[in-house]
Amino acid sequence: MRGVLHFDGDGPEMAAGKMARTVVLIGNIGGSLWPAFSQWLEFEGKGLAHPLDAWSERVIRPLAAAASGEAWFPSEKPWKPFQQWAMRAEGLKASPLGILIHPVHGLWHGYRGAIGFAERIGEATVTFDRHPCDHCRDKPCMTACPAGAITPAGFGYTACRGFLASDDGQASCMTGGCLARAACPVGPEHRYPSEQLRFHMQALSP
Ligand code: B12
Repeated sequence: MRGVLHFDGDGPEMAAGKMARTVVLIGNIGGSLWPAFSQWLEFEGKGLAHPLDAWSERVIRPLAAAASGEAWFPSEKPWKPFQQWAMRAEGLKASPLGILIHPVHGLWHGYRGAIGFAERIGEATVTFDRHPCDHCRDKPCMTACPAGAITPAGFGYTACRGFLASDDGQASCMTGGCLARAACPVGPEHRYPSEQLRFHMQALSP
């Protein structure tokens, strides 16, 4: 569980026309999901187009059903505002890369799902008020991308994708993970294991 947020009448819509009053965010920190997911991938998830989404559904849907909530997923359209929810629930802010930075886990975290409840339950989670990027003088993430895809305007998906398709891109980011993400000095101990880095880059590549 990554965080809990409450809504008063402005929550996301649930099936049967109800409005959620509580959303519980579920996600991974560092390589925490990799041992369970990679084992499942090897035996059950092979050949699936979006195995991490499939695994997340498989894990989270029964939890939601058991708790009488409704499960939502980050890749499900229309996209739910997972990053906005995370900003509220955890006090996170966006890094120059577009992904949210966590004061402890750095850029090494993600969201796998959320459970909506029609009732107000649980305590709203503790939030952070210190944003690491505000105190990062050199901002190495801004200069580490070999494709020049990170600019003050944000993340340039087209430049990133184009580079990933080239021989240089295959030999660098595609094999070892996004170099801009790796350049971030926050939470290096939470860095994803190599196989997980490769997996995420393959999911992003053309
Ligand atoms: C579409 C999408 C992309 C597109 C972005 C296209 C674009 N310019 O919008 C592409 C395919 C490029 C992409 C890439 C990546 N993404 Co993405 N993406 C999404 C997705 C599915 C929808 C975003 C959205 O529009 N939401 C709807 C609006 C209403 O929600 P929101 O909270 O208000 O949206 C915020 C984002 O849109 C954000 N935003 C705007 N532009 C961009 C660009 C990028 C690259 C990102 C990450 C966010 C971002 O600003 C909004 C306001 O806060 C979300 C999941 C989700 N449901 O949000 C993941 C998500 C934002 N992505 C995520 C990640 C991790 C990545 C990658 C790192 C994955 C990878 N394989 O390496 C890369 C980023 C590479 C990099 N170097 O930074 C994570 C972010 C987690 C975090 N720590 O913040 C999310 C939440 C998915 C998840 N399962 O956790 N992504």
